Amino acid sequence: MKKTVLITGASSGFGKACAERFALAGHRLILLARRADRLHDLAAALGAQCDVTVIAADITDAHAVETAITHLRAPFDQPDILINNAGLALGLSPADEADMADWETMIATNVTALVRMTRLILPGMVQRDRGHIINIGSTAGHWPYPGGNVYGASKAFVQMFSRELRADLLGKKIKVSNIDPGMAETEFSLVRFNQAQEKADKVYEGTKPLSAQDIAEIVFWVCNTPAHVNINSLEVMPVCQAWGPLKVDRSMGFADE
Ligand code: NDP
Ligand code: 8X3
Repeated sequence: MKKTVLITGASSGFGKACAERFALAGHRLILLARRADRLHDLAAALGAQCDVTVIAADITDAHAVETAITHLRAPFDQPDILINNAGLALGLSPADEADMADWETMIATNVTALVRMTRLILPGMVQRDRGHIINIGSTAGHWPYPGGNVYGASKAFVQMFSRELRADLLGKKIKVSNIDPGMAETEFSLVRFNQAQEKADKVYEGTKPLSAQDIAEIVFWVCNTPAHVNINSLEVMPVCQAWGPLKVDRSMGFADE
């Protein structure tokens, strides 16, 4: 059955790859991001495979997003799948040095905008008694690392919000899934390091990271499990990534006290 899939952050990385994957199966797409040129190019490229409409908006702009969503016209006005993917990390500074504006942008995008989009789409899903919300979290929401501070915390929020939604939606035929990728090569690091290409490249040097297509395949599979099956959460890393031991600082002088 053809479904309507609303993908936030569709101009790049996971969102774009999800658009391509769902287009391949002939689903109807609503693509949201700020970079209108990218969205229109993608819509033109996918137009032969499926119906596509574009919302060029900053997802943190509550008024713009609400206006765009409430003005969606048939056949785009009843999203079956919402992929809450738009998000970003900004900087890698320790908490006492981090830029407050970066923190606020991450919270506004990764948390507030995701919650707001969910609140806009969910009543229609409840009314129709069908739907699936996919929230893109991160391994950073489980496993802290130096400089992850607000980014990791924002993704921990996404995990718990996903579970809270499931609790509220029990009895409705609406699925909620949280997907937590580890290191994946997209524009993520370029954004984190303020377009410093060399610094971004270093993150992936000598590794085989996840690709955007790997994540899109997983999202597509999660959306195609039998009607009675809900994937609550799914964590995925490249084989070349795993946990290190907890760090111990032996130079703090406690031994001399
Ligand atoms: P990209 O930077 O490649 O893509 C991010 C997308 O989010 C872009 O389409 C961007 O569009 C959109 N976006 C960001 N801010 C806004 C905004 N204010 N309004 C609308 N759209 C916005 O990164 P990824 O594909 O890697 O990231 C997608 C998600 O996956 C994010 O939530 C990220 O935190 C998460 N993630 C990424 C991992 C990785 O290693 N790559 C691992 C785990 C999770 P535009 O700039 O055009 O607005
Ligand atoms: C992206 C993965 O480890 O760079 O969410 O934070 S990580």
